[in-house]
Amino acid sequence: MTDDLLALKTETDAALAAAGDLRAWDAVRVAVLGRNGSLTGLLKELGKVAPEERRARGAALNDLKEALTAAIDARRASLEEAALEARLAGERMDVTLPPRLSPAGLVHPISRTMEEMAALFGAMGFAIAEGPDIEDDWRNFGALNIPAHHPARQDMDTFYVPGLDADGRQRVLRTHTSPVQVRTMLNQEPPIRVIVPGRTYRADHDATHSPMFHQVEGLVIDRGITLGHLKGCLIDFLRAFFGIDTLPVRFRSSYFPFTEPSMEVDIGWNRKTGELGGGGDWLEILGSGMVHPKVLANCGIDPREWQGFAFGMGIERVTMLKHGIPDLRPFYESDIRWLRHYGFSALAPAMLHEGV
Ligand code: 2U9
Repeated sequence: MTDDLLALKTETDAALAAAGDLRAWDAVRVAVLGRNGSLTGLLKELGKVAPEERRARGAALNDLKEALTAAIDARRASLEEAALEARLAGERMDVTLPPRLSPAGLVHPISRTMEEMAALFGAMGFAIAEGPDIEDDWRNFGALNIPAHHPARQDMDTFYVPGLDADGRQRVLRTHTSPVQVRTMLNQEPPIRVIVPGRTYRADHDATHSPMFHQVEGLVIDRGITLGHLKGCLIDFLRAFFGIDTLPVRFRSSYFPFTEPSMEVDIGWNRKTGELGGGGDWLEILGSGMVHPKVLANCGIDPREWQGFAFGMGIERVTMLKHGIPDLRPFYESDIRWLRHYGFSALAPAMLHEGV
């Protein structure tokens, strides 16, 4: 190789070594191999070389071009690898570090109970259904066989929302989650198995009642559903939810406009100590019944072909009982001391295999 070609090789190697990133590398590549590059210039001048020297010069230029191209490609590969290494080093995380518990929030007891209900009823094949908080009086009352003169419809019990909806029906804040079951029956064919957790509203405010509270209701519609299915389902649920295999459960006949027959459900406890299980006293915990044939018909389901059961309970109430929370009011006060005391870790979700 002649001196000028050797010099170009040395110069290019130095420039490549000095190129610290892909931008600088590309500038070197263009300066050597580009349209006006140094090597390109030498190749163009080959025609001017004396014929007897042209062959040797051409071979030398070709060798140089191969060597420079290889050096340029190699530098690109090493720069790309270095860039990848730097990115990986920046993104490195230590998966062996323990979780940071202190700044994490806690799950509110109401949310926790809802999660537990979803896990328990989910294992029994129930889906979760949801609906709007602002309903109309037909879905909230009429479809459920609650007549116009019923006390639940009075202003003192129900929040009426000014104005009518698109169908000309009076708007209300739902007083129970039952209108969601009405929607479910109108929208889907039986068999149906849903639980409906959610906010409900009643014009009621004292030490044991809040104008906004939470319910979970359930609905099962299928062929040949009997009171036996209702009892088995609720006994299993109550024993699992309170974590007492032998929890005594009693069904006591009652009345609701939307179920026939209707039953209140009591669990055994000790009135003096407040302990659940034994003690010989009874505590009312939820309402239930076989869905009234008129309600099925109102919701487009033929009561001669399909039967069902339904139940409902207050979430605050079962949460207070399960965890020994004495007062309803702090549930809604966002007092961080109360939340720290009664909240649940978000890192330990309600899971059936752990007994919720
Ligand atoms: C449809 C048909 C039947 C839901 C039911 C109860 C019994 C009940 C109360 C418990 C305490 C409300 O929070 S509470 O005050 N609920 O006693 N609820 S059966 O029955 C339905 C619902 C929807 C279509």
